[in-house]
Amino acid sequence: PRFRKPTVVFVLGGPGSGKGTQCANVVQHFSYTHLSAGDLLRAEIRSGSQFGAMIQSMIAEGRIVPSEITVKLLCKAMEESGNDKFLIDGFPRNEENRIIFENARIEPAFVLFFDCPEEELEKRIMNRNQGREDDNLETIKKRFKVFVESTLPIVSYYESKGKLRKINAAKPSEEVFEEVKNIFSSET
Ligand code: UP5
Ligand code: MG
Repeated sequence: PRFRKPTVVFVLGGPGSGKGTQCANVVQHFSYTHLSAGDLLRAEIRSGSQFGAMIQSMIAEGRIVPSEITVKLLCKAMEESGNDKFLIDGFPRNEENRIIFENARIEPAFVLFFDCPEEELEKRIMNRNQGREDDNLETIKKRFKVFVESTLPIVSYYESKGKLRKINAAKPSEEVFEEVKNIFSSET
C-alpha cells in the first residue's frame, strides 16, 4: 500500500542515560530519523512560539509538557522528514503521552530502555556542560523523580506487552551501542 504506517521505535531512559548519544549512533547504521522530543521543545522555545514561556518554565522544573504540544511538534517533524522510520527519543513520558499516540494508531515496533543508576546519571549530566537550563543538581533530582513516577510505569506497560528491549546503559558508550546494534539488526 502507498500510505504505510510509519515504523516507530520509542527510546526511553532516565535523564542522561544516553538516549541522544545512542540515537545518533543508530542513524549512522540504520535508516531511521532521530526525533528528540526534548530537542523539539527547546527549539520551540527558541522559535518565539506563544507556548515558549510555558514550555521553558516546565522544563526548568523537570515537569512534563502537555501532550498536545509535544505531539504536534513530533507529528510535524515526522511529516517534514520525508522518512517513514523514526526513533522517538524521550517520549512517551507518561500515560497521557502514550494514550495520545495510541489513539493515532501509532504502535511502536519496540521500545528501547536504557537502564542506569541515578548516581551515574547525575555524574553524566553534571559533566555535560552544554548550557541546558535543567542541567543543575536541583533540577536533575526533579527530572529523576518524574522519570520514576511517570515514565517507569510506561516502561512496565511495554514490558508487559513484550515490546521492551532493556539495555544496561551504565557501561561505556561503545559497549552500549554494541547491544543497541544487535537489537536493531535482529528486529529490522
Ligand atoms: N554519555 C552518554 N552515554 C554515556 C556512557 N555510556 N557513558 C558515559 N557517558 C555517557 O548523554 C548525557 C551525557 O552523558 C552526555 O554528556 C553524554 O556524552 C554522556 P545523552 O546522550 O545526552 O543522554 P540523554 O538520555 O539524551 O539525556 P537528556 O538529558 O537529554 O535526557 P532527558 O530525558 O532528561 O532530557 P530530554 O531532552 O529528553 O527532556 C528534557 C525535558 O523536556 C524534560 O525534563 C521535560 O521537562 C521536557 N519533555 C517533555 O515535557 N515531554 C517530552 O516528551 C520530552 C521532554
Ligand atoms: Mg537527550
